[in-house]
Amino acid sequence: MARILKVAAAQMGPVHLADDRGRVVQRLLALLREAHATGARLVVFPELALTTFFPRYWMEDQAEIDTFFEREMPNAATRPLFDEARRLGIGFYLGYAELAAEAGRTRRYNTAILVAPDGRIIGRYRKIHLPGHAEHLPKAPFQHLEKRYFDVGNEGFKVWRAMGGNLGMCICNDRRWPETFRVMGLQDVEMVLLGYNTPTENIHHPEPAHLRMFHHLVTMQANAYQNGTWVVATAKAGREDGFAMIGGSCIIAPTGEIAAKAMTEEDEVVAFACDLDLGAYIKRTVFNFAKHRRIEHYRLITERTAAEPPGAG
Ligand code: CDV
Repeated sequence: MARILKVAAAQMGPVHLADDRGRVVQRLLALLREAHATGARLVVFPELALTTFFPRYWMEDQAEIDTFFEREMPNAATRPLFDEARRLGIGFYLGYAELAAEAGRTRRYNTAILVAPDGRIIGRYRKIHLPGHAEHLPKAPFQHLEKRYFDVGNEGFKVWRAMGGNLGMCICNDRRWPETFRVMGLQDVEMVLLGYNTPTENIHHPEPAHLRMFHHLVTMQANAYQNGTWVVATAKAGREDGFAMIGGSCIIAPTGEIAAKAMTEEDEVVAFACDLDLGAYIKRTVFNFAKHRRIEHYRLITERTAAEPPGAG
């Protein structure tokens, strides 16, 4: 029998600094219900879904920074989302800023959780590839301070057996790195869930705007195919207090084809009934890892971080 998992990417339009958690959760609830009405059993919400994309702002007061973080999950603000998902029997991925106490120290992660249809948190991913910078760039049009506000995730790229398939998670910038997908591919991932906030403007280098969407799609389409996996990618999009972010939430098939894609930069649900067995022929043939991978030639990938040119002569 075909293993069909109908999944929805629940794109959000802008969340402004003035929008409180209660208001955001009301929008998440509306998206959740809309996704459920399409027959979806799993919904993917964006990265840092509960707040504006605060790494664009330079802040020095730790108490102010911590207002963007959640100390527990669920909490009073997000409990209605968990309750409604359980009532509807629908699972979800949710990105948020996590404040954690670990070995007597406070840690801050850019986190996503996987919540089962019965309301249990069954998976957690803490973002590993943190883009941007840690120092203030006063001349830049806005900041990208993930390296200042977050610790590097310490739980690796995992895959969970859930909802009848092998589900993996990553967050935003992770999607640009083949290592993210290959580590999950080596755990036989069948669907990668990810949320993102991608500013339309590249503050580090002037780029034509269309390249932002092109690079977003080309990396995920290639990685989907090279690992024979579905990818469900959900944006927080539009202009947050005037700062533009791309839309383009989409569901990508293991063939690398785009199965469904958002049309707007607003709150929008796109859904697709994914055959979790579609990637099997790719894993059996061209990307049969057991047969074709040559790990004896891949050592540099884990031994060297930065590129070094070959020695002269
Ligand atoms: N939130 C992100 O990780 N955004 C990055 C931007 C900085 C390029 C991204 O890869 O989309």
